[in-house]
Amino acid sequence: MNKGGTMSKVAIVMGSDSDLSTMRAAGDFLTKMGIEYEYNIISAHREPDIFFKWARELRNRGIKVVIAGAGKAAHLPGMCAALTPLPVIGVPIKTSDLGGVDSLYSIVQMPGGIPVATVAINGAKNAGILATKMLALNDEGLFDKLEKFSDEMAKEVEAKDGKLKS
Ligand code: RP5
Repeated sequence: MNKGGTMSKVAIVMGSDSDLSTMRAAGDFLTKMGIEYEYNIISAHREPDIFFKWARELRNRGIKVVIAGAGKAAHLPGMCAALTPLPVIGVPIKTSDLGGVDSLYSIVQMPGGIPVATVAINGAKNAGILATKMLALNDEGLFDKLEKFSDEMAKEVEAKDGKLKS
């Protein structure tokens, strides 16, 4: 259940409140698409028991897709993928010491059998788009919305090109 009291289809989880400003781009896109979601701040390292319980319950709660963001030694997305059969999209968070390459490598280099669909460093918006595409497989209306979004994006680029020439 999310803040608005409706059932969430997407769980957006992150290891720290310091990730929230980056992860909001995922939620903002889901809002644009009319998809119910929730934010969760749960650390796989700092509160492993709570994290395990939360991840194990995802499917029974009706969640369909997980977006998991983490920085540094970013085990959260991979552990989500280990604990639930739901698809997990990983967002590597940019870090002050190693620029987020640490997060990227931690998330993308999953061993065979436990995939995490990893987007770019701080790529939370793309994670929201990817989650929408997954949900659209059972909801044609979402494909229509995604096509409208792509058309708008193309028009924006075209308008910028037009300005250069005028
Ligand atoms: C990870 O460690 C979090 O995902 C965050 O990106 C990073 C730093 O966390 P804080 O020290 O800011 O809480 O667990």
